Amino acid sequence: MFTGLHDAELPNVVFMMADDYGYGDVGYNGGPADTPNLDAMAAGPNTLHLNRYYSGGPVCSPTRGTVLTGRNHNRYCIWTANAGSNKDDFVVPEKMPLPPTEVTIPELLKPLGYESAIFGKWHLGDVKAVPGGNKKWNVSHPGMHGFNEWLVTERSAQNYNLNCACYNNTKHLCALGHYSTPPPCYNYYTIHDPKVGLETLPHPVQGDDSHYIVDLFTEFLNKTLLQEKKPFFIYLPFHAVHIRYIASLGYIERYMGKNYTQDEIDYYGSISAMDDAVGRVRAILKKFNVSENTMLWFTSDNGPLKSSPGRTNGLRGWKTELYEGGVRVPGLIEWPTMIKKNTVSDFPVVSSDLLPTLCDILSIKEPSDRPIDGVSILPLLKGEASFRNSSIKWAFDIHDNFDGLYHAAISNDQYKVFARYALGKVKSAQLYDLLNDVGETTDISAKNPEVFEALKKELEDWRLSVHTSAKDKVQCLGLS
Ligand SMILES: [Ca+2]
Repeated sequence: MFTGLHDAELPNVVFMMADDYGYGDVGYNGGPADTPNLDAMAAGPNTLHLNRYYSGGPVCSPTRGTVLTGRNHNRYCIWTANAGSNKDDFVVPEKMPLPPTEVTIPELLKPLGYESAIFGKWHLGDVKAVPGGNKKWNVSHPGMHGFNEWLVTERSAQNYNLNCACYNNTKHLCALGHYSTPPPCYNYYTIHDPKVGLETLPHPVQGDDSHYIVDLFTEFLNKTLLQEKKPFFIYLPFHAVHIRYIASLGYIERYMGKNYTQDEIDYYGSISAMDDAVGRVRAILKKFNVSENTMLWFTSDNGPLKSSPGRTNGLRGWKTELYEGGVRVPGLIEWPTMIKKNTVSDFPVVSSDLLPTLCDILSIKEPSDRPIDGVSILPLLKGEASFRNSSIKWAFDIHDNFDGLYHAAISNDQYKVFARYALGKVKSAQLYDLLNDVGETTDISAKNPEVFEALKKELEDWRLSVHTSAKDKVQCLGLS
C-alpha cells in the first residue's frame, strides 16, 4: 500500500474518455448495458454529474483536439477525423494532424512538475516517425505535444485483441482466439523513455483494450508516484464502443440468453469491460492514496453511431451531427478535495473547458496569443455557479474543409441555434429551447426573434474568428 509520499497539493488529473458512447448508453441514464462502476461514480458523494456535458466536436479527432488545446478544432484545421493511418504516405488536407504550434495541457502543466501520459486512442495524427520513411509533418505523436509517456493507437481499433485483424463477419472467431488472418500488428506504438527515442515496433496487445489501458495506467502510477513522486495528468481514451466493438468471452456471457442480437451483445459487453476498467481506475487511485486530490473525469468523444445499438434517449441526431444526440454525452467529475457533495447539474460543460479549468485551478496563464474557446468551470466545481453565462459553439463538415457547406451551432444555458451554412452564409437556421424541448423538435425562432438574432450574430462573429485562426494555420502549414 502506498502511504502518501506524493507531496504536493497540486491535484492530479485523470481524464477518461469513451469513444462513440451515447448519452443513453450509460446505466445511470437507463442504458441496457450494466455499468455498476459508472453508476457508483455518478452517485458518489464527491461527484459532479453533468447532465449537459458536450463533446467539442461530433466525431473523434475534433473532440480530441478540443480536450488538449481548449480550442475549437477548426481553428487548427482538424476538420474531421484525421487520417491517423500508416497507409497514408501523403498529407490529406481535410485530415489534418494536431499542429505542433498548438499549446496543450501537458505542455502547460510541465513547468509545475507534472508528468503526463496517454494510454489508448490518440487520433490526432500519425505516431510513427519511421526512420527513412516519407512521412512529413503529418506525424504528430503525443511526445510532440508534451506527453512524457504513451502507448497509443493512431485511430479507432477494435476494443478486443487490438492487433488482430477482424471483420464483422469473422469477429466472433476472434473472440474465441481464432484469427481469420494473421494479426497485422499495425496499431500500437510505444515510447517509454524519451532518451531512447521513438520506438517504432508494434506493441502486441491481447485482451480487452480497456483493461490493458488500466494496466498501463497502474504501471505509470507505480513509476510516477512511488519513484518520482510527481503530480500527474493521465489521459485514458478507451476504444469502446467505436466500431469494431467486440466483447471478450466473459463479457459476451453476461448478455447471452436475453434476446439480444450478437451485435448488441458485443456492444453491451464492450461497455461492461470499459465499466470494469473505470472501477479499477477508481480503486487504484484509492490504493495509491491519491483519490482525494485527483480530479477524475469520465466523458465520451461524441454521440453514438446511428447504425450501432447506441442510444441517445430521444435526443435528436447521432454521431457526425450537431444536434444534441451528436454532442451531448455522459459527463462525470469526481474530486473529493474540491467537490463536497453529490450534485447533478444542468450547467453546460464542453470538452474544451478542461484546459482553461486546469489553468484556473493551478494559476497558470492561458495562452494569450490565440483565442481559447473553453471557459474555466472552477466556479461550478466549487459549487458557486449554477449558470454558465457564456455560449458553446460548434462547426462541422466532413467534406469541404470548412469553406463551403457545413453546420454550426451555438448553445447557451437555455437556447440553441442550429444553422446550415453555404458559401459563408447562413442558408437556414432554427432556434430551440433546450430546457423545454430537449429533443429539438420545435423551431421557436419566429416567436423569439431577439434571442434568435443575438445568438446568430454571436455565432457569426465566432465563425469569422475561427476562419481567421484557420487561415493562419493553413499558411503556416504551407497549404494556402
Ligand atoms: Ca468517436
